[in-house]
Amino acid sequence: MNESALVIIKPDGIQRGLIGPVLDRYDTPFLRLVGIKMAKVTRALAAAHYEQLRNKPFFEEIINYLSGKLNGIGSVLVMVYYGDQAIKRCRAIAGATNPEEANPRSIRGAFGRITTKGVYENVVHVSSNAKEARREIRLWFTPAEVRGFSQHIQQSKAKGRS
Ligand code: IDP
Ligand code: MG
Repeated sequence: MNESALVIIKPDGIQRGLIGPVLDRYDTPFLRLVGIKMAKVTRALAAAHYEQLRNKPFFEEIINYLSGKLNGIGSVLVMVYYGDQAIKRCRAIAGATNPEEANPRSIRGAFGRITTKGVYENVVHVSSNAKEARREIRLWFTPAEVRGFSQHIQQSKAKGRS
């Protein structure tokens, strides 16, 4: 099933010069890049992005991380990829959440680290399911910024799938 996935190169990825390597890994025949932009990340945007995790003990740390406080970087690179099983594919390319457990050949396994404060600095965000992807794409992009926006957003909804 065709679907869209939001991928973010987080501040550690920008700081370490990983834009090229990350984009290269997502440049596969199975994924079409339909949106891309630099975005300034306010605390409010980071909190909205991670609203599902607001009760986690590491919530404050990941807000600081995504909004660039940990790395001194205020912007991230945000992409939308579209294709068959785009979320599963994008997550596989990223690797497991914990960089120490991630496949060493994945982005997180190759480039991620755990900070001394225990934050998983894992270079990229990838949507976890189709419903989250739709919410995140609306949060980060205006419809005009994503090619075929309404089609991607409504497609799986119309079929009653999330
Ligand atoms: P995901 O990014 O693989 O979907 P989530 O559970 O959505 O993982 O967590 C969001 C982000 O919060 C992770 O990418 C990582 O940066 C951080 N994080 C998740 N779990 C932990 C943890 O147990 N300790 C520290 N940081 C974590
Ligand atoms: Mg997640």
